Amino acid sequence: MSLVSRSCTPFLGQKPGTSGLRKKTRVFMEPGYLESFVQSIFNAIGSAKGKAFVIGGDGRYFNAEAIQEILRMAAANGADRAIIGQNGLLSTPAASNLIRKRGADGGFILSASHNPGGIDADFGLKFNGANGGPASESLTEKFYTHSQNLSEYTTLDADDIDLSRVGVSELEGMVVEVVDPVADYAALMREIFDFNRIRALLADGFTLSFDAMHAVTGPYATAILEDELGAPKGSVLNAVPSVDFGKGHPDPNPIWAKPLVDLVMSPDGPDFAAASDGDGDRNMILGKGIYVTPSDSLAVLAANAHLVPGYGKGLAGVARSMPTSAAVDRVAERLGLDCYETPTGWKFFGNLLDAGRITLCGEESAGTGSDHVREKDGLWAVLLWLNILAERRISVREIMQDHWQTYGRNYYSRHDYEAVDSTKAEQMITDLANRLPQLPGSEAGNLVIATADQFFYEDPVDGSESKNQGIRIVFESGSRGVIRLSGTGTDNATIRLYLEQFTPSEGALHMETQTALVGVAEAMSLITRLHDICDRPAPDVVT
Ligand code: VG1
Ligand code: CO
Repeated sequence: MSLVSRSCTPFLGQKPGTSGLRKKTRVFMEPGYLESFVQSIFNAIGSAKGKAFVIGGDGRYFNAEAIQEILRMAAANGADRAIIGQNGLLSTPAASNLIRKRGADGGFILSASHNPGGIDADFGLKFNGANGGPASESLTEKFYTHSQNLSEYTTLDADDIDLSRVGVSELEGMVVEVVDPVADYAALMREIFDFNRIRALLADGFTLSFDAMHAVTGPYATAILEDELGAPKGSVLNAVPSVDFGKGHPDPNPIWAKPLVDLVMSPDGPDFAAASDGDGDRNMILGKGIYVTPSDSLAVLAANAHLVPGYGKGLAGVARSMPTSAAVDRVAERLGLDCYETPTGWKFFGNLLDAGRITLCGEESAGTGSDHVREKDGLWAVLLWLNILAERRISVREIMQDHWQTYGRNYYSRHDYEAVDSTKAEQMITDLANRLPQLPGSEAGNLVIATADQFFYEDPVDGSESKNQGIRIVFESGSRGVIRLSGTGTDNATIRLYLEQFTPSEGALHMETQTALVGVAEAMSLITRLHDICDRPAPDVVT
């Protein structure tokens, strides 16, 4: 076994996006590519010397090989200890928990989240810090700068480590600890929730289906929902992680998880259904005959969290990403809680959680979480819903109706335009940004524009600033349109258009979502000129 330094060329050319670095798998497999990013991370954090890292991923194609290389590099760079999920598996929230619980200096999470996996699909790598959360904007910037000046990386000439067995071994002076990926996470869930109450709910005949989408939550959901809480065998669907996620998109939304939605919409479907994504940090919630939008889910959880032991003392505050609907703001107002609006991406919640300013937070993209870890957490959200249902003993539909009656309803939808020509997409955004000052007061379709700006965020904890985090148009009717370019796509540009319309009126609480949003959709089309500039008549994905 020997230490080797290999030369490499500065490589990234592009900054890591909303959540780590995401590229086509074949790009990550190019000799020196993964290595250069990992070395840049070690250099940016000072060095790996004497440090402990958690390593694991969502099991997608190239997960196992990449982990072996990161292990060799960590050892070669002088790390003290590596803690790895058995077979290289760790969900994102479980990795966050392990980093915190074991006092590690950081972690490498291998995932492209909800993007498909396979040699011709996507791969990703993100680095989380000692608080268990995604690297901050400024640290991400450092990775990039270091990568631009990198000329060599250090690794070992060594055989692969056996990751299939739990236990401790050694690699060139570094302790390699292979751990059960589920055990510590399940223990944390037991601390937060009243498992007996959920067990009683299920014993009384309440039925559920959880779609793991052939991704990492399979083992977690099987252990917790079936083995521990007593949901009948088979309640967890697509429970075995596969390298290409059964050739699907592990994206828990009504499009990619359609079979589950069809099931829960059928008369003999389960009382409750949920799905998670590739790396287990997202959640989709459904009740018999009803889909709960992620923005509404966040609001309902905020309003009911006190019913659950882990949040029995109430919430310190809440936060949502800017494009997420203001449903949670209404709950915060009623409960007298601080409510923060952050840019898209979980890294912006980290400081607020660390400072104890918020307990619960979420994003419209099916991400919900709390201060129990520093990532969004799919299965945790499912357990929170189940614990609330176990306390209230009414259906999901009744919970939603009750919520809208109390707080009013924020109709909400996101329209995605995928694989759009990047030049056209950027031109559309620049052109719109230039016109923003002239927009207030003018009409678009049937609506009058009240304000138009680019979202700017100043972190209330450390004062750091983030500019140009999405364009917001607020109309005099109170409806809102937001448009931004995705930072996680790997195929040209993805445009995200977010539409919202609030109604307090009891008579208008049960409209079809897209119908309720027709006016704001039309206005945004006129204002952005998106369809003309990008040659796209209609969105590819509507959630
Ligand atoms: C998307 C979502 C964002 C989420 C991010 C990572 O980013 O919109 O809310 O935080 O994915 O989610 P973008 O830049 O493509 O809109 V995941 O499940 O990848 O960790
Ligand atoms: Co994810």
